[in-house]
Amino acid sequence: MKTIDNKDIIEYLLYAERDAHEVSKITNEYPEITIEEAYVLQDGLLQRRLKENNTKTIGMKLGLTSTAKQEMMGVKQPIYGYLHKDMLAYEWEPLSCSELIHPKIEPEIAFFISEDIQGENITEEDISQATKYVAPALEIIDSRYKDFRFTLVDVVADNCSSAKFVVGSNLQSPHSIDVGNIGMVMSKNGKVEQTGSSAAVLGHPLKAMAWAANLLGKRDKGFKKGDIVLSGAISEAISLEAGDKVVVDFDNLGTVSISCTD
Ligand code: OOG
Ligand code: MG
Repeated sequence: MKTIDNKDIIEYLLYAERDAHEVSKITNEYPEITIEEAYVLQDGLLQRRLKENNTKTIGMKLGLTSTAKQEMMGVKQPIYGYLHKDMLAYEWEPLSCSELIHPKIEPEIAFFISEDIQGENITEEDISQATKYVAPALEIIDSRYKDFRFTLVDVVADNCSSAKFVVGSNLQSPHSIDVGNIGMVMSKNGKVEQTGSSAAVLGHPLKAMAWAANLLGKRDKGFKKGDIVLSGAISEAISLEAGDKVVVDFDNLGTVSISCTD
């Protein structure tokens, strides 16, 4: 059995992202890594990435919170990772696809957290009370692994495939709309690619948020005031290539879009 070298794995994943090149999944070499160890690797990678990119943490993302995504990726468990400031992309500024490996895009709901949330008995109501706004969002994921294929351990260590995210400008109070059933239509280059409802996210995005808060609580972590949290893709992700424009239209939340150049 090969001794697990965290530093080596962290550098391996960090440079795969920086140089936009895909790598073999880490469980090929280290099949015995546990899920807890994968979160330790994720932490180490994030600390290293903050320094390397001179950036800061601005929120979190939940992943694999819908059956569509779990089935698509063959991983049947939700996960969480972190969002850094340099991952924020803007609707008005086309993304450079050549800086990414094999990007895919997914429709998300963003939560703007207005109070620290930490504990082990966090309810959906607690999350709702601590959310100032919800907003339409897109996440551009870009697994560093070859062919976008991985196990639960691999994807957690790779900060859950995080690459970029976009938040639309139509902010709504979670008390003014039914967050549990927001319809959405995702189109690419004018053609409808995916449709769905926020109910696909563990039945209700607030349920996914409470699940993550309670898991974070067990690890003495939580959501922080000012965080932006993505609650997980509502539908399958679709590929994103140079020249593409993707628009997601949400009921009561308006649209969010991104274009991709070379
Ligand atoms: C893992 C990340 C999944 C989501 O919203 O479900 C994710 C992946 O599919 O690469 O971000
Ligand atoms: Mg996502």
